[in-house]
Amino acid sequence: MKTTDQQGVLSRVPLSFMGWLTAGSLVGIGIGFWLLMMMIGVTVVAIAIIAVASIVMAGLVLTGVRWTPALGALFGAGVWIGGLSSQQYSLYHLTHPQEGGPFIVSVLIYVLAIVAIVAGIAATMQNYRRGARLAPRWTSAFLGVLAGFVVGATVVSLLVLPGNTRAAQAPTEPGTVHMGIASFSQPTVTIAKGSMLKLVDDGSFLHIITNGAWDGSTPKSASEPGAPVVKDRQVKGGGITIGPFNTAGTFSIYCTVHPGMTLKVIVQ
Ligand SMILES: [Cu+2]
Repeated sequence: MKTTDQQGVLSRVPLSFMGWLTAGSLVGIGIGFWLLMMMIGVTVVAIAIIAVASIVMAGLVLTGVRWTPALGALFGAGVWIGGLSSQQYSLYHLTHPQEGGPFIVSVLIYVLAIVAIVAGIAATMQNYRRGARLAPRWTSAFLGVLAGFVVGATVVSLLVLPGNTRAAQAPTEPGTVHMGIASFSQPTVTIAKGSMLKLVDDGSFLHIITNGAWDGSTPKSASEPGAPVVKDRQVKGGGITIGPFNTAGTFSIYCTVHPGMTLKVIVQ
């Protein structure tokens, strides 16, 4: 690549450290969103688009065109604004460290977005100035603080992961099952004959509950003999009550929106 002295719109410069940092954080954001989608197990078109756009942005920065790191900074700002203002999902992940993977990846995405913003602005300014475009003196402190934050968040998450003794001892009300973004918090629940089942939406995510079960990625509506009728019961925040379950046995209910979101209700 040739260094040009002209300040033309497409004039290019070799990548500075801050340029590499911008591109790297954008690639990280793209991979992060992709991982998040895989962990949730649902293809979300919006997330896929953001993931691809992030990689494309990184590619633009890598061209060395002087103003492209500014795009990276804008993209990073967009991740924050879009994520926290319009998407309750990020908020849910960020406030549920017990989720493990999705929580850690979400933290990483937002931290990388900060890196993209700061490095993108610094790289763009350096690209239009004369003189050496070295990493600013505060770079290592800046990255150190962010890395410390990610490590801290990861430790917190591992401490509260389900299966961890402390989390396992957390009391759960009988007859109540919680729902996260795309799953029940437990695969089975046991309730007493004649009682109701309460489903609580931990965020405000739309779930549509019906008799039946997911068979792999195929929804199968079916109602066992003696099952209470559960037909397209929508929940979005708050909770619903299902039942009463007046017959002993095992009954399946599932969420038609989220593949694999099935709950077995054992009535004794
Ligand atoms: Cu659901």
